[in-house]
Amino acid sequence: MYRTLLLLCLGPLWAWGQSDTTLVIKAIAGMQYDLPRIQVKPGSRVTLILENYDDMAHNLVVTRPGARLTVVEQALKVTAEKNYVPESPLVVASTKIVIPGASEQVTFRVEEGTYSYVCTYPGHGFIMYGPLYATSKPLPPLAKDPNLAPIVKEKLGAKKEPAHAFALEYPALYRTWVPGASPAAIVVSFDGNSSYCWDAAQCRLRYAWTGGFVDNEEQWYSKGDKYSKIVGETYWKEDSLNYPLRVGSPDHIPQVRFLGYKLKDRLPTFRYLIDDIEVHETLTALPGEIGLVRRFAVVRNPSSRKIYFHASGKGSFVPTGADPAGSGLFLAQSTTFSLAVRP
Ligand SMILES: [Cu+2]
Repeated sequence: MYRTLLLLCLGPLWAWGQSDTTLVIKAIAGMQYDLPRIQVKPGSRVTLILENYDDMAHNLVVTRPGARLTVVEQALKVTAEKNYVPESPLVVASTKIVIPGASEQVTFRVEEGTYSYVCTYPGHGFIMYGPLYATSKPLPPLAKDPNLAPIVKEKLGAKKEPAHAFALEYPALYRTWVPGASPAAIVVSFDGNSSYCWDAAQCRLRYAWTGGFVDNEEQWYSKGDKYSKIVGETYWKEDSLNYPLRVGSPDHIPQVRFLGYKLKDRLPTFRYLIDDIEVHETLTALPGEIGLVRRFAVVRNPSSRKIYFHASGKGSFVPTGADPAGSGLFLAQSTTFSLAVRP
């Protein structure tokens, strides 16, 4: 089937006949391309043929040097009809969305520089990418190339493993100092790739990221004045001015008190009070995509007060067990409700 597709694709290519370089790049399982990086001559005309061997749809967008993240962020606002490709001078070339089993090609010209190829399907762009070097100079050894996607670095076994006090088994949890949270931050990684920061002082989720966990090295060797580094890219951040849970009325922000957490299958459930109501919150990874689910269980609500969730902050929410109550608010319909958080 691929052979047929490929021949069909090559038809117009021969007629064109001007590409200096033609490369087949495959989208494969695990949100990745099979080529970790590409090198072409500066000033050359390049044809990339994207073949989708995965069971999800993908595209391939070539971005100007240094522009990958900007394009990925812009793409989050673009519809599927436009193939999740922003109209931007930062985009050099792009395929349509390629469904599983199909292929699509693009031809473009590059000048000297380090471009990127990236899938801008929502959420994929933070991990599914690679550098396209238009240079005649030798490239850094693959194992030391800083521009590779994290997933590729891991696969190569070349990832500079951040120092950990013990061999990490996932899910993993640390209490440490990280940027953008109080000193009572708790960081958790589901799998070493998808991670989040929950702040025990304020009883709230602060942010979530993908592409790694934390690097504690600097923090350990400092005098307590350095943060652990977030490894990867933040895809979701909470609006720090708006505490999300509301009690009794949509704008009553409750007093919070952290009661501790318990681990089940290595994953924490955070227990805390919002006014006099005891809430347990458990976060799990969204399977097969970037994002997480926040599950709330109201275990004690002595005066049976209404509980609202204010879904503010960067990202999108899909609630379960809660009904929209206007301007970003959801009203809990029972003692359990959940919200899926996506980029
Ligand atoms: Cu993709």
